[in-house]
Amino acid sequence: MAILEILHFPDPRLREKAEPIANIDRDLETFIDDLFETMYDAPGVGLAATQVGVARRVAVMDCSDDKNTPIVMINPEIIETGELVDVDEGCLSVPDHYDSLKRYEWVRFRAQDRRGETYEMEASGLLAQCVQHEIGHLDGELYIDKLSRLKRERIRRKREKAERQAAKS
Ligand code: GNR
Ligand code: NI
Repeated sequence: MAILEILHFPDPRLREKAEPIANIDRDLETFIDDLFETMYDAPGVGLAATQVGVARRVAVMDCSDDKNTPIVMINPEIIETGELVDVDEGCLSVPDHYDSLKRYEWVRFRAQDRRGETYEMEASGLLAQCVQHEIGHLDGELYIDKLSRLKRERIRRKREKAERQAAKS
């Protein structure tokens, strides 16, 4: 097991569109374990492969209070949605920023689990938000893309300044 480095906006690798996963092998299983370890360590409620520089369609989530409900999504797709609602959101790749945006309040999605079995699940609340957020990462999108350009540029400048400070020390 290993804790992987999480990329920060505006790293261009966060903009790559991830490739579908054709076969599930031991290397992928190890990678999934590393994603979970990195997500729990952060801590976060979800983590997509894109965030650690791997452009493949896999993400992990655990939105439970006791952090005992791990969910693996390989090649996830949303197949049905509810209404759009206002929610607050953050991202491990955009540290120290939270903002309000619109997400579907529930979604039905299809994905493969770590054994390659296809499943369908209905999610609401934070889990629904997380499914939409992680699939966004796999498509090279970030939640801040849904904010105004002015806000996004302000976040970019703040991040670039923070990265410069970190490089100095
Ligand atoms: O830890 C996270 N919290 C969160 C809160 C609201 C909506 C989505 C998320 S996902 C985020 C972890 C992350 O960046 N996953 O990609
Ligand atoms: Ni994120």
